[in-house]
Amino acid sequence: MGYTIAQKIIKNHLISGEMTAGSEIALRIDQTLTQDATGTMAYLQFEAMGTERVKTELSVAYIDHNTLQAGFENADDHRYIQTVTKKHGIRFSRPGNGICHQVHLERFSKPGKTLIGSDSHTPTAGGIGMLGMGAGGLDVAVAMGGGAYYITMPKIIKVELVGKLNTYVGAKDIILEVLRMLGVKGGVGAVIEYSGEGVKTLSVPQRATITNMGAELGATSSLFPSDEITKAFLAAQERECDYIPLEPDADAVYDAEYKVDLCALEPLAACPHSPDNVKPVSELEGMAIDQVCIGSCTNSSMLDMLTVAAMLKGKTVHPNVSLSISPGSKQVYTMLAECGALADLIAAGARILECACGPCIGMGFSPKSAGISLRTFNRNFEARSGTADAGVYLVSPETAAASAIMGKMTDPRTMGGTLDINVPTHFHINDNLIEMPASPEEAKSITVERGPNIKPIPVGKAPDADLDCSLVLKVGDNITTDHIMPAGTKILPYRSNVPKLSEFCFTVCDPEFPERAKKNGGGIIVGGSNYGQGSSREHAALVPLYLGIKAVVAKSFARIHVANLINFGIVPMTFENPEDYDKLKEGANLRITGFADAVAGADTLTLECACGAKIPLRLTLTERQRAILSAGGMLNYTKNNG
Ligand code: MIC
Ligand code: SF4
Repeated sequence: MGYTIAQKIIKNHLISGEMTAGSEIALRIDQTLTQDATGTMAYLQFEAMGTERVKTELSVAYIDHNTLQAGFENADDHRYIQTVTKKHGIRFSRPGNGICHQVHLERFSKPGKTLIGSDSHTPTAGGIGMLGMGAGGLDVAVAMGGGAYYITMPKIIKVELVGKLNTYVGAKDIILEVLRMLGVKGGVGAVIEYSGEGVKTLSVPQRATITNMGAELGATSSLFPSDEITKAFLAAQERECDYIPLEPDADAVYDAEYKVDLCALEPLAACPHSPDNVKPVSELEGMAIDQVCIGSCTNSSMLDMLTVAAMLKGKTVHPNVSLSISPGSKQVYTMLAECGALADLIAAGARILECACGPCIGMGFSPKSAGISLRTFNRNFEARSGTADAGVYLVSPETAAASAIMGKMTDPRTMGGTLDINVPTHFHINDNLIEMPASPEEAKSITVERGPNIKPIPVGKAPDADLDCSLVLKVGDNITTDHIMPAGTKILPYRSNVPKLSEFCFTVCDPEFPERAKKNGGGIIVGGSNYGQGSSREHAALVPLYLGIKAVVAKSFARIHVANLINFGIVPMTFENPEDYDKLKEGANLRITGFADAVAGADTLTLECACGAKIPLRLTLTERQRAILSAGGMLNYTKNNG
């Protein structure tokens, strides 16, 4: 039996475990990346492990998220990351150099290699045939120290692309169609592999738009083959030497297969508040809009920007619309300036932002009250834009530009004409904003600078022998890490200050939660299915830990979040019978007799509720995960195991 692309890369990086879907495997990691909103924690944890120099082939730290500096906090974190990376052998991408995934794709990603990043959109690198996976900062710290990365061996889902996109239909519409078909849980436990004739019609940045939003399917990763198009992209980046061909064997076997006919696709939009709530733009046409934001790691490549510039050239953004544009990288920004397209965008009235995440993470540009915002981004979760009652629609750059001109949701195909975009075959190469680390000798004299906002990381405790606590919060399905630990300009500066951050935990769902949790001395959280989807932010585990949360009971969990819970010693459990979810009421007193023993060795346990209900729960854990939880989290576990 032949191998798929993911299976080939996994086989070449397998340290231990069986390559059968569902079993735990340990992988060797070639490259890591961090960004600043998760990076401070990742490097604090790396320092705590005591490793002098990273052991990966390449590790890069990006500054792209917390770039609005309304106080000293973000700038302090940037300096901390700059000094700690210089000392320990990590490259530092300075603020202004661009969004981690876009820059990594351009300058560092390599087909056939493995990458983990403390950001859920690390699978963007799959556009070039690299196995990129989002992870918690602690897992990235372990990988930087030379440790393995543990995942569940994924199933492989094949998506065959046939035909060719029509004018005004973009790569974003392909992934929105896949989201419509599979839903936000459809990729959990799987790698999505794209194949078929349609693949040959897509450039690497278009492929990367698709693999980027595989995160929204809950997938472990998404992959395209590495072919002549990949080679041309690498040549345009003066990196042809990084090229290797990579394709699935003809007799590779897939767990599921889907087909998307590119010719039949029309412009699509993901409606509030979920990336899988997809409708054709033609059905939403005419809806009044207030804002359009173009950029993010999903759609900020040269192709995206040139498309938008061509559509806006000679036009004026509608008076009811505020249009922001953030190019993905300094490379894109520079080339836009050099070719004059930037002038077309400025002349049309676009508000040009720096090349960073910006509005995508609520770093400015929040819409007006109950505003409608069209964004080329990847997430439209409730309140993520910074305006609680705003409605965010995820669309292609083509739909965004057409709508910005018309002042209403507009199917770009109604704009008429053709789009003739010529992306240069050679990119502007200048890595002057990537700082190289110090040599091991020089590193000895480097002092790591720590601002006053950087507070110690909470450390977990071993589970209680018997657990007595209250059900401190009950939430529904598809709770995102943006619900658990919201972001935005006001909160993000505290990513390295867990006590302060705790004041905002779960406030999107329940403003009283932080106070109640503190008063109760913590407790248990109950959730529905796909609990913890979205971002890789380990703060969504660290902060509940700080508030005394001992366990989360849910119908099912998202991959990265469940790993983060385990890393910080919070026990994830699932309902044996999902309908038991309804029996549990917030505020109930709960008891689990023999909790610690169950965590150490049982597959099931019983949750006793003061109301009399006895609810069977499942512990789906590997031996390694049981040992981590029994130690009270990964930091204790690593210490205990020398
Ligand atoms: C996101 O898109 O939600 C983020 C912000 O990039 C996160 C990381 C974070 O919360 O810092 C992610 O995707 O992992
Ligand atoms: Fe940044 Fe948005 Fe991409 Fe997250 S999804 S890395 S916030 S641009």
